[in-house]
Amino acid sequence: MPSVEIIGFAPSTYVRVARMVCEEKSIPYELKPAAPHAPEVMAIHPFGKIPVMRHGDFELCESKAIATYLDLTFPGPRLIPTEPRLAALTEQWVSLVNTRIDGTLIRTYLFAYIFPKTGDGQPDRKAIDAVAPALAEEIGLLDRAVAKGGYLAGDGFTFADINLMPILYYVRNFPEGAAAIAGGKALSGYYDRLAARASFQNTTPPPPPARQAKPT
Ligand SMILES: N[C@@H](CCC(=O)N[C@@H](CS)C(=O)NCC(=O)O)C(=O)O
Repeated sequence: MPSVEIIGFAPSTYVRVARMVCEEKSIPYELKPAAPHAPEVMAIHPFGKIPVMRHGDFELCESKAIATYLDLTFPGPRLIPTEPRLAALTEQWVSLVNTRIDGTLIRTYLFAYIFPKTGDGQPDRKAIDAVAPALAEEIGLLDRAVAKGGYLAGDGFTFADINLMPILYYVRNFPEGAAAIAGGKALSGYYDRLAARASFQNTTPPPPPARQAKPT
């Protein structure tokens, strides 16, 4: 079987999601670094988003579609359950995270720190303060969700958890996000438990720019 190529750069949460699927299922894969809108990305994703995937002559975009393809094509643990309720709950949490929570936690909160529109490169305090209530509310929602069974969908590890963990990884690097996650007992325990998985450890991205700039 030809090897799987995941195309996109390592800091992207969605690229990490696709890589974690490969890791969880022990799928041999190659990470081909590419920025959004690079020609090799545009050739596969109509809007130039990463990740995109190539497997032999099959090309695919969108992280959830890539995960579904890999889960159905390769042996190893099923990450998207087949039992109808668990399958639907997995889909539900992927949708909630991708259509709302990613926007709050990554595109608004994280980006106000690492890609601020302040001109002097300093964190965008106005944007951070404006998004702080939504951040706290959505972290609270996630905390209540994982308090039930220890995972987002039912009481076992699924693709819904893979889809969330790369987001939490970044959020906890900044003060308001770290405080919100630490304040949610269930969510902080969940993070620590899942962060120990090899799939997470093996896909750790380089530090975000704001931290690279700080002397350590
Ligand atoms: N719905 C897409 C979202 C992917 C996405 O937004 N990727 C970001 C990087 S984390 C990106 O390519 N951003 C560039 C852009 O939106 O133009 C998926 O699930 O794959």
